[in-house]
Amino acid sequence: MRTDTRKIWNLKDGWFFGKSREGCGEAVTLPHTWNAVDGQDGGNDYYRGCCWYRRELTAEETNASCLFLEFNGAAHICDVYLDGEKLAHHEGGYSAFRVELTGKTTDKNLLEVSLSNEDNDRVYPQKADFTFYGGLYRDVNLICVPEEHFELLKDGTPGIKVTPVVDLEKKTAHVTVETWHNASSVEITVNGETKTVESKAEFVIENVHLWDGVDDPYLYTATARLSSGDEVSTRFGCRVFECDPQKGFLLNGRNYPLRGVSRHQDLKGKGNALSYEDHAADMKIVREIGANTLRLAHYQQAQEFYDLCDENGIVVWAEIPFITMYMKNGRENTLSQMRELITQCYNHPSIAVWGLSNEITAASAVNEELLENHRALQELCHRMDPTRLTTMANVFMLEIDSPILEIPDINSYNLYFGWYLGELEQTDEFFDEFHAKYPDRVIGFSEYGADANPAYHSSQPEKGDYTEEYQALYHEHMLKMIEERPYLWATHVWNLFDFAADGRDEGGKHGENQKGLVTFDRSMRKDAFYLYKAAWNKTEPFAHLCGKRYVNRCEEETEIKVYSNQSEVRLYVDGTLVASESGKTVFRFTIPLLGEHLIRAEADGCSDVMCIRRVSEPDESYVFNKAAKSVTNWFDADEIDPSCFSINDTLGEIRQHPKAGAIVNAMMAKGASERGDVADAVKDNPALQRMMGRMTMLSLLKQGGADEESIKQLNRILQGIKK
Ligand code: ADA
Repeated sequence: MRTDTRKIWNLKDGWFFGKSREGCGEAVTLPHTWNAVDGQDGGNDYYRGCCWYRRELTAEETNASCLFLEFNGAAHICDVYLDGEKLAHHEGGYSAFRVELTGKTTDKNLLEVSLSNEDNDRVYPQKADFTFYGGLYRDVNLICVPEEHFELLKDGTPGIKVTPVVDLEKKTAHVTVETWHNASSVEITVNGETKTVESKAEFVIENVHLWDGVDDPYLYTATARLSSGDEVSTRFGCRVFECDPQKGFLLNGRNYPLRGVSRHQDLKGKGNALSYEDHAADMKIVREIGANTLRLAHYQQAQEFYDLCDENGIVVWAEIPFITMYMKNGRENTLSQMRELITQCYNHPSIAVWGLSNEITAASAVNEELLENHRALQELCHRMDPTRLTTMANVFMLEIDSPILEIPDINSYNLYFGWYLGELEQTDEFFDEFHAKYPDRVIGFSEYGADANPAYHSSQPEKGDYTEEYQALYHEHMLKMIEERPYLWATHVWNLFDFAADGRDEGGKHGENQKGLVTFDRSMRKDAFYLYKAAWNKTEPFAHLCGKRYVNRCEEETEIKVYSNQSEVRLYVDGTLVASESGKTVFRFTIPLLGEHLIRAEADGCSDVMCIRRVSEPDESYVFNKAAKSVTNWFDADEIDPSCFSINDTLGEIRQHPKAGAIVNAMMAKGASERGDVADAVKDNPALQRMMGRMTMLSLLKQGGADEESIKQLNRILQGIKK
């Protein structure tokens, strides 16, 4: 028997790329995506088709007993050919897979890989608010192993599976290590103890050092060795995750509210082809904001990133891209992506829950097929991993009595009240109602956010204006709402970073979702970033002056807002102490604005400065949609007779009056017939109808894009009707 050990070659260089097999002539290095530019510039016109990668394999690389090719991410449908012979087909752009080359190589071989991100009706995702980059965007490795080796093929398995079960009272962990290989025995080592077994060994760790979240994410290592020399090892962590409908999330028996952010795996200019340094830089920002959890949306992310979560004590929600729209032919793909996710990520101590789907009822009815697909996923998760819970991220318009909510172990909703639709307070009402109606169900807040372009500013920020100030106000409300509801098992801001959604064109940018607390290129932290940092980061004392980019202000008095994790903030204007305030997280001051001022905020051991100035005319460059903005000035409050109806009344109030109600109903029916199917979804959705009933006519009209004249006309008609 040969006793050479495992060799891994990272196939970074030597590749050629093209949009056809014959035209594969552009030299590229991995990781690579063909959508780094066109997937981020708007227009929803990025190249979605089939591309090819080609590379020669040399004898030096292939000279081994057994040889496997490893693709850590090949987006999205992949075929692998060696010297023209098709060796593998894989569907799913975010999971790893391997292909055996043993016995197929000679001195020189031609490796060809075709990849497609073309739309189809079976491989998720197909409809979602992010760019489906195509490419070999993670490492491709050649793995050489001796004849007796650990399993490499099945669902991209690491060949070793570790299940630690902790007894908090006894301070012990019972650790089961399972391995898959073609040898007769295996030597397994955990915590200095080695056992020789057929495939599975049990260990007890006394006085166990827990994996204890951000404070102490201690990791153990399990190693398995075959007599051939082949070896695999994995880190694992000993911890207890629990969810309680009243207490929320518990880590190792103590309350540990999960408060954090979501992350997409992409970056301006690079697409999804990230380096380890990019991942590590993202994790640094996660630590800086002080989050203790990440929702890694909406697909399996790079192993390096789950590793970083393990090392940094970040509790993770991991999910598959079963998103937006149910596809009849996609059932198998949801199951295979989930099987691969769990197989490949099982050992990461950071992962607490498996996410079955995201907003799947947004464009699909809750019917038996959809329910069955979720039941199949639920059953799969529990069969493969009885140690973790499952969840789903539901869209706001899903009724809270929907049967689909009974399938996962714990629930969660994405709510955008105060951004797309409705008012901020409706979030509070939503959770209060859910919690009162279902006191025995665990509920969380899986997405919330508001877009902001840091170029836009306002002293009267409002929904839809894309200002940095509205985003900050939005999150101030949400932070308070969350702090008042400790039963929320997890909350995740959507999103930590702006990300590519090539179909978007709004808020002064093309192809970006700007709900990030940090810009797409990571160069700028928006004010709202510091709100959460003030609330969550306990270790780095800081004070942040909001509105640094809002220099030109045309008001007599202006608000100066400071976010700080200290309990007292002092404000200096042009070197003079003008005020001092005690409090928590948000500190507000009002100062007269005379000319140009140097503002300085000081707290214990930290400070921040900025310059602002008084101008006579509003700075137009701070306004996104100048036409819509002027709507607030169309009506002076004293022009409206409050004893009659007006566009300032809610749709619900107006509808209660026979005449006024008939008018707005007729108007909305006309609008609905013009808008077609979207309007039908609204009409047939009681949750949406209820929510719209609480909105003012003005805000509904503005949201629907009504023009100035029709808004004024409706107001004139309503003003003619006594309440
Ligand atoms: C949805 C979806 C996200 C995100 C968000 C938004 O809730 O789950 O992918 O893009 O919408 O910003 O609108």
